[in-house]
Amino acid sequence: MIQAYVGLGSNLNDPVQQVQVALAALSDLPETRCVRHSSLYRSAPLGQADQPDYINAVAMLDTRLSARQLLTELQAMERIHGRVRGAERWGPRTLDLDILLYGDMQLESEELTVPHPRLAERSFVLYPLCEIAPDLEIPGLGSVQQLMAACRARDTLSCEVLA
Ligand code: A4P
Ligand code: MG
Repeated sequence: MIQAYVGLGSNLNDPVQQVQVALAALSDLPETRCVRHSSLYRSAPLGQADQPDYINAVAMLDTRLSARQLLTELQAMERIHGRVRGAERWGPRTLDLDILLYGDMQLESEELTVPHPRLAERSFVLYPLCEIAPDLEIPGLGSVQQLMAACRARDTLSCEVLA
């Protein structure tokens, strides 16, 4: 059994509901249990500025799936849950599911990189991750507390927890 962390993000088509539905669906993945998940966080978009704010959350999973199997399952979930009726066929994705960590695995390939390569720079990942796993060590990067302090010191993006 491996402990894996998944980051969820949405900024289209009722993002709060997108994230809530996806959090519930994580427990339905084969050989996987959602142990706990964070609150929902709202943040300004990183990157392209002319898009709506994002809703993000992080889930802690116990899974017997391999990292690649988990990625395949998450991509299938993105396709199912990330599209609502009436959405453009090739329109923007409404749900992004990233594997943040897979046990203490360190892997860099085109298909899958863990820990997630941009994890350490993103308050919208570190805040919810720290909420559910404050003592977590990120392989090759240090403690989640240290990463969060460094991120907070330089971050200009606001990231607030939803009530
Ligand atoms: N891939 C490699 N490693 C991983 C991993 N650890 N987890 C590959 C998931 N996928 C991984 O992903 C592209 C490819 O990455 C996949 O085929 C997979 O094999 P994608 O989700 O299809 O493409 P993407 O969304 O364009 O890339 P990515 O990296 O998920 O986007 P980002 O960097 O997450 O950017 N601002 C706020 N405030 N909050 C957000 O959540 N998100 C983005 C999306 C931009 N700005 C944001 C947020
Ligand atoms: Mg992604």
